[in-house]
Amino acid sequence: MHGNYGPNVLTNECDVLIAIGMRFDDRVTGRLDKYAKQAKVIHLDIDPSEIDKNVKTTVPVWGDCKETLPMLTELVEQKVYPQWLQKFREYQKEEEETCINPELNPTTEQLTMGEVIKLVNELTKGDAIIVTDVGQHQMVACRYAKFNSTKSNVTSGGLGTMGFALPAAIGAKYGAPDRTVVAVIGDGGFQMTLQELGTIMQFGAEVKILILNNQFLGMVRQWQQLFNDKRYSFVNIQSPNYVQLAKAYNIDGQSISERADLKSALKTMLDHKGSYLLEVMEYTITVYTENHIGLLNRIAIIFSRRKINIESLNTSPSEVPGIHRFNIVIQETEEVVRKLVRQVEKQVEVLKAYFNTNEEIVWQELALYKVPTDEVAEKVKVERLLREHGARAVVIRKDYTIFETSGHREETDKLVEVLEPYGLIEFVRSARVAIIKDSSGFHEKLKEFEALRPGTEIVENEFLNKQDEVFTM
Ligand SMILES: Cc1ncc(C[n+]2csc(CCOP(=O)(O)OP(=O)(O)O)c2C)c(N)n1
Ligand SMILES: [Mg+2]
Repeated sequence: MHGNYGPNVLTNECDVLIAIGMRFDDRVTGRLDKYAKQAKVIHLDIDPSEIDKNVKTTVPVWGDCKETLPMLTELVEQKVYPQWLQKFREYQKEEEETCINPELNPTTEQLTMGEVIKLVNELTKGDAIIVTDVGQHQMVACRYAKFNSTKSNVTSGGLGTMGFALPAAIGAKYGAPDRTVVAVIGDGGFQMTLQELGTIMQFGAEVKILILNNQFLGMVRQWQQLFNDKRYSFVNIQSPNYVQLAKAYNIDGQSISERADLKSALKTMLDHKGSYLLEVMEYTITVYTENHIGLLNRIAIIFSRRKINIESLNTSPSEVPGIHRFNIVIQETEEVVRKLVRQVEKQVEVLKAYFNTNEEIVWQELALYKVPTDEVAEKVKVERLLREHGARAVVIRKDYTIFETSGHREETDKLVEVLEPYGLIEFVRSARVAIIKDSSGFHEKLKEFEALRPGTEIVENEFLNKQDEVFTM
């Protein structure tokens, strides 16, 4: 969970462990009774209470390591252990394949914290001061943030106090006024000291606030997942509308959740004169109805009255004959979405409305691409292109060919990029369709509703054959 794979494993195989200015806390040791039992421990620390506190030391060295470390290195002979170092490399490779690469370069999953940090690195060229709060985002930021100089990574590593990042970022900006300061904060920690937005407003401190909103006390949830058989307790959290909150303090901001928007949103944040708040997230609403004529308007008006922009809307039949389903994507806070869904259930004749984050659903969008047949046939290795993008040709005519693929926005966007040089004539993408991951299927729910309130025979509707005219968006 913490640190790197190789050092974690090989700590339990080394002969000698040299610890400099560290306190052997639980994040480092895991289970103390199994930690480095085979090793002789040389512990250098300026604080005598740390020595022998958690791990029994073979050679304690009390003092400032600026002085004590050279004394130690003088006694050490240089030796070479290629096989031992090779072990680290092998573990490193394994860690890169199974963990680091999927986190930094995800393909189909939703936005990861790792890729956000990687982009911050690229855009700031490693020159920014990264201040982190406490939680999963902290681990990710400290793991992947790249720094060109010292005094660039400010984090609460000792006491691990949530709420640290926002005030600490203000302090960092005053300490280094010429440097860009990015505060990376979880949705939990931000709510602990958000009153410091007032300090930012009052003194005009230029702090870039990046909220990685996973809607959880993520790190506590991870412990419950790994060590308590997924018995989750009090780790789901609600958030206020952070962007509006920042606006109340005269701080600009935006909320995003799509990979396609990430780069430009980070750029906007970093180029912005003054403080800026960027939140990363999104919701999909699923509505089940019995009869869709006129319903769409009634649902849509609930959103438009609140000036809420619908990112995408799809209507389709469901697995139950006669039951229709809508998938609606919006970017809002949980509080607003919860109210909206309640309103939809109350004001419109629907059977049930659900709202889910991207983590709780599997979603896809369908895309069609029309390209000149000559161009693609001559210049593109069509088969490879189709394989790489999971696409297929649905129409091949003399003048044009139409390809089809489905996936997340960034996947379908990628194929646009690839086909553009070959004279992409037309591109169209459908609204999102989504399936809730842990749902047993709506028909199960329906049986419950039926048992409570047996339905009447469906009466044919006079508008049914005029569906196209009546059912408009
Ligand atoms: C003041 C305080 N309270 C509680 C904790 C225990 N704790 C450590 S991480 C964490 C969850 C952090 O959640 P969030 O800020 O959303 O970050 P995430 O892990 O989701 O990235 C909690 C409750 C703490 N470190 N500090
Ligand atoms: Mg969180």
